[in-house]
Amino acid sequence: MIKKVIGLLTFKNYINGKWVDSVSKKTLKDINPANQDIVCVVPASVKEDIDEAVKAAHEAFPKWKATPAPVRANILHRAAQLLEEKKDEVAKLMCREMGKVLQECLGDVQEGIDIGYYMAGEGRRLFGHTTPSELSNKTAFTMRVPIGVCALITPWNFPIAIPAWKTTAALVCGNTVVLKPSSDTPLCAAHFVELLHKACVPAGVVNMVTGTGETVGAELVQNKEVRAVSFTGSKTTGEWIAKSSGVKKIGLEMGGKNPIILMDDADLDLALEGVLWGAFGTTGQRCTAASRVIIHQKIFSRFEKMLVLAAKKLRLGSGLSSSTDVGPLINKQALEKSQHYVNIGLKDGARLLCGGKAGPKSGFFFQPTVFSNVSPKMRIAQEEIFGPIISLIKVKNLKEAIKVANSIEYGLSSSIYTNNISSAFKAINEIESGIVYVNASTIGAEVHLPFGGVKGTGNGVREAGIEGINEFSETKTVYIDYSGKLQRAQIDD
Ligand code: UN1
Repeated sequence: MIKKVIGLLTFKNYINGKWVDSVSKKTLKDINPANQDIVCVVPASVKEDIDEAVKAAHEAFPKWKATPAPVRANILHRAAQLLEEKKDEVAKLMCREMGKVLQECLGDVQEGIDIGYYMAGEGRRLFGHTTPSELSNKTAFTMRVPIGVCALITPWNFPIAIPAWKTTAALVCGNTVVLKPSSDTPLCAAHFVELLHKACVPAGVVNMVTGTGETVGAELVQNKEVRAVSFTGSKTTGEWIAKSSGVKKIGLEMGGKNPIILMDDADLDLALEGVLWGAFGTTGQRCTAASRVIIHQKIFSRFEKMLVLAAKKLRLGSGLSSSTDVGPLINKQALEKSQHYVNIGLKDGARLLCGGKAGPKSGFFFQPTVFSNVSPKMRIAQEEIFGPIISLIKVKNLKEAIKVANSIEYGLSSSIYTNNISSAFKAINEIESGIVYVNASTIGAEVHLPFGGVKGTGNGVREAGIEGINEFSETKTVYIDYSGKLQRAQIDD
């Protein structure tokens, strides 16, 4: 339960249906990135807490697995309703906890509500498939079965939506979970878990342990009773999980360097809005953020001017203020990272058109930054910055644009602005990314469609939509032979 103690919000770990102290008795501070106030204090958990949570999840698994999926789904439906009722309250808290502007926080909570209802609907589907057998009087079908205890390790940039994507899909499939939210946004996760508790999720089915990735995350990933790990976060951590998790089913979503291609026949006013939204929405802190604009040479200088003029007008400030366009970065390290990449860009010969500096000192603000004269191999065009920094790259034609778009290690989202149907389809076919937008920005995935990327972005797993079910279930293949005699596949007729 979330409580106020001497003016500070605080809560405990949630294990086996109860809010309990960490064995460590130590705490971590959760800081408001806009003014550096302490938002809440949370347990700095250790191995023993993880062991307890995994044990609870392991023990709750058989009963939850045996609960009919539509009954499991009813609980998710109820939780989504409760989240809907608390939408404003949770969004305001999110705004304090992670800084993005209120409208986006409301969108984040809405995404959590949407996936709750969507996955509740899946409780009445969870489709397998039926297919004829090659033998007479024999039938074959597949069914979805849960995996077991799932570790869900979630980031801070979508503090409700991403825990909700993972939790609802895992639960409807019949798994039990241990959620380890980012240490930057544990309060939103605690709210989400509290709503699941209120929706009567049975004890042990959902557990939440807060703490650092190095201790809590690492313990979870290596725990023998954990059968699946679903992780969204940095490439370094994802690669470590891939190496350290042993034989577990793992889902990794590790970022992007998402391009917007701008063709000479595009509607430039529309594209401008898309670039601003993709690059500076959520202060550039989305895996799907647009960080490269690949522009046809004929419109390059015109668009460059339009973008700089508009970017300079964006107002930095607290996400709670209605006059703010761009909130702060999540923490000091993020601020230093953006500054570091600006220095790298300048050193590598890119031209800084605007921004490039930290904003008001009260919080972790960074000015919306536009670099021009960027060549595709520069580090600012290759590496994920996760800040409000966009690189403009000039190209001669679509072929070169697609080549540049693909010349990175990531492949999450991408976009093309064009009014030429053939250019649009060429881009759809040839861009190496899990998501492609036409005449829309790189951000804004909807919950009933699969989300994920190719190449260095992930390991082929998709979240949300029908494919979110695949991440959290196994396929069981069933043969029923009612011939009453031995029938040998591949041998008998
Ligand atoms: C992320 O940045 O990890 O498509 C998730 C979008 C959001 C989800 C982003 N619906 O930008």
